[in-house]
Amino acid sequence: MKINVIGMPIHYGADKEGCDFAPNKLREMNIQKTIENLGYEVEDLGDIDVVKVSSEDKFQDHPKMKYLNAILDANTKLAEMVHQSISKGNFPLILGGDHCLGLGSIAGVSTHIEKLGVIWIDAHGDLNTLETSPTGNIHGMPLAASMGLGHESLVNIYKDRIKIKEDYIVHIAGRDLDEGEIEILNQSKIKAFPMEMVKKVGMTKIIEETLQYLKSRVDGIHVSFDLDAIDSRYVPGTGTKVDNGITVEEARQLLTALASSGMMVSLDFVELNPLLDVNDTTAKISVDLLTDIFKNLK
Ligand code: 6HN
Ligand code: MN
Ligand code: MN
Ligand code: MN
Repeated sequence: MKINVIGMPIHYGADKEGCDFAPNKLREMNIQKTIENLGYEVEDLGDIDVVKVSSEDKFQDHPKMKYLNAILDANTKLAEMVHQSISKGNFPLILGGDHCLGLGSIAGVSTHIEKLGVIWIDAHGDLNTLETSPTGNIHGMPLAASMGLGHESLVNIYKDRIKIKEDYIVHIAGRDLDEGEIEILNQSKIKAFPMEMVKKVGMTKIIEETLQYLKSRVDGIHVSFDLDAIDSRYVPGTGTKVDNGITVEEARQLLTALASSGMMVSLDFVELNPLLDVNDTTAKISVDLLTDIFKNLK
């Protein structure tokens, strides 16, 4: 299997500078060589071209959604690149960038795999819509949009259709959801394993139930990993830190188990912010987790 690295240097969804530097940070830390040393052929497809918009103009396209057109444009390009990659039988590894990139990656993968499962690993729901969002930051909206909720420009990005079925979605490590997101989640068919449940039953059980649940339903799984799923004390280099999260070891256990399931077809690795990082702690954790994922990928 060939791995395609795709950089998405975008921070507009977070409205906070820094995660746009993450793809190159990971390249500087030799992510390609490291994966090649595991025996893979790796082709770096480079970065998606993200148009420049000054921060005074963030509301120029929409009064409540920041940087809307730039986000739509970048994610449409990402979707096309991801679709091409997966259509060739390759494994797209999308390096963020903020989590708005889930719009494009899921649009791309779901165009090729109709019954696509999505595992969203995140402290946040990313289930906001235009109406529920307290911030107008689009990185809080991609999961809702992918299942058909929210502004039609987000829902219909790349292909004019809903990208994933609610009951093909598993959400893990949630602990900081906005009021409107809780309502959306409760009314949805998403299978959620919030942080309190992870703490109660342990990661081994969560992994088992996740795979058991998706195995009979989907033909492939896209994993969308937000670094803030990990407890704030271990990951200084991410923009919306939340305490009481999973440990680095639990993240490793989860991600390697998903990789070895034989069902994982693509991966987002998002919200690394090198400007907030301390001595590259979070960047090193990122390279380390990615290495272990590809060591186990089947
Ligand atoms: N993320 N729920 C908050 C919002 O602005 O909608 C935070 C979103 C964070 C999104 O971390 O990918
Ligand atoms: Mn997120
Ligand atoms: Mn295709
Ligand atoms: Mn998050």
